[in-house]
Amino acid sequence: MHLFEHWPEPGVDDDKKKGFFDQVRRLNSSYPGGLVSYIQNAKKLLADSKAGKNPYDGFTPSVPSGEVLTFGNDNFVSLEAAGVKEARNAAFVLVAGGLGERLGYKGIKVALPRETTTGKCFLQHYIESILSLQEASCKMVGDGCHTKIPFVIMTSDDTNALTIKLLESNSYFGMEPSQVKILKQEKVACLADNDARLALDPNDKYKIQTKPHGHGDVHSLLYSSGLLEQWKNEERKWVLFFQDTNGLLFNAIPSALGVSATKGYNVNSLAVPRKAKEAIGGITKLTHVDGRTMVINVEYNQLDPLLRATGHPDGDANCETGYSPYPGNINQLILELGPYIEELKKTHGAISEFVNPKYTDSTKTAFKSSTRLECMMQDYPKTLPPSAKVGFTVMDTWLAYAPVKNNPEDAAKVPKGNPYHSATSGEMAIYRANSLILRKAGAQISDPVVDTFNGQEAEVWPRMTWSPRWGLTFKDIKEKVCGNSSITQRSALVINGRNIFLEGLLLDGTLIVNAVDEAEVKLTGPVQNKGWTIQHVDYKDTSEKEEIRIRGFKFEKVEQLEVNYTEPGKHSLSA
Ligand code: UGB
Repeated sequence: MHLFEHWPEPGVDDDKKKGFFDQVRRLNSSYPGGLVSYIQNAKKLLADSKAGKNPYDGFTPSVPSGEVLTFGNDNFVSLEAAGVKEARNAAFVLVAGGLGERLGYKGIKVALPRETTTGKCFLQHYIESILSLQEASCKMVGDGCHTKIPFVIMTSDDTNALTIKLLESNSYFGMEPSQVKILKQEKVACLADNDARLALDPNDKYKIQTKPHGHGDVHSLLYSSGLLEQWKNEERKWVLFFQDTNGLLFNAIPSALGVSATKGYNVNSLAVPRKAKEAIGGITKLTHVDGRTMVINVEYNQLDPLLRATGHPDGDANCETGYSPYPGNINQLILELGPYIEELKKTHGAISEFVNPKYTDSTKTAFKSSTRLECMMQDYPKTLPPSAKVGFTVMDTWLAYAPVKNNPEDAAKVPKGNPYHSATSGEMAIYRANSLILRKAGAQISDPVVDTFNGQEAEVWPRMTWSPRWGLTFKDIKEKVCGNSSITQRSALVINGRNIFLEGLLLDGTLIVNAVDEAEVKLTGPVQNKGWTIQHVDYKDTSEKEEIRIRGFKFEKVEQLEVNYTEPGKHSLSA
């Protein structure tokens, strides 16, 4: 009744009234069980919230055990090989429907440069990485393998048009358009009060107000799209989920997929050591008083109260290692397709939900503003039977995790020692990881210098980047770094090609190497020039582009050597 009480008599605003029912129809069809289920679920969750019921009532947390990988050792290298082999049986799913409110960037996050040495955006890097995996995986199993790894992007009304535009205006970054599927998530209805009455849009009385439902929507969308059955018919085995702005992620994918394949995990979550209070969930073993156990992400805002309520008076605190004992969830999930489909047949992809109303006062009778139900993709294992094989894989943060989530002002306020998760740290982490990887491969890389950008202290390593087809796995990289190459801290190196070898390169400046696949290029001898210097940029300086301002620096390209090998055959830089 409350939705219609302001409606004028028939004949007035009829188009708008029809629009209202179109929206109701959409809201009804995009939620498993329709609006009736939504309202029933909301009533229950709102009642629990009002009663102050803890969703973890009856559960005791403990530290779970999982796979802990060490970059570059024999185990890591053999897991990477196993993972690359499996990749041809995988499908990738990127959840990119979030607005990135914490970052405050106006565009879509996947269009942000992953690093500004090449300027390649996150989406380009992800696509190039998937294509490289596809090629390497097919090569491993020999002729006759022409698989195209499917790539799904979940968008929302906030990101859909811009994501499609980015893909189309860049020819899908080299991927066949038919490989890419866009699934748009719908927002859900807002709730005005504890009775779960739907809220009207304050700016349009013929509209129900809506808000995002969270990344958990990806499961029901995949289920209803029919893609899972299609993948099963193509004999695919794995579905890999990942988030919008982690520029290091593909350093971790091959070995993590190798873990899933060798351990036979139905669910494998990627994790990194977590600093207490860091805004990433903690992977936790929960044991219920009735004996049930599950290994699940406990979200960052819930871990502290859960620990305090179960005999840990310090709550979410670091242990003697300087880290939280609970591994940090980076929301990269690898699900085995067969059991995933079986589970979704039961649930239709509905994921356990939560509600987070902001009450006007302690009586909890009214909300400051409307609320809605939310869900998270990592809550998928909550409905699984105890027999499910749920595991996780921990890797070094420097190798696997550097998201871009926080705006400069908030990042600068992050407690000392905790990661900033900003555009500054996201880019610097790439240079650091690449430097450490090349060091491990045998090259001499100078130590970093410490500098401050937008109030955030950062280690500045040489600015080195390479295309995924150059260095997909550590073994690939090691094979291409031979002899005593050295790179000074002020240098920048861009490697763009497959068969480029560092053989006694002495770089002090900027070198950009582009080579066609059929060219075999040896980088030898000294290369010295004035290079690219780093200039500080203040995030408030509106004369700079937003992409630059949020990272707090830009490169002044004073001098560089750029070489292009367009002909097949052997080449040497010193020549
Ligand atoms: N996303 C959607 O696609 N749709 C939505 O409705 C909302 C988001 P945030 P969050 O790795 O650092 C997660 O907002 O949710 C996409 C984990 O829950 O960046 O605060 C969005 O586009 C947490 O456990 O993160 O925290 C983005 O790609 C921890 O792992 C992704 O979902 C944390 O990420 C994540 O959205 C982390």
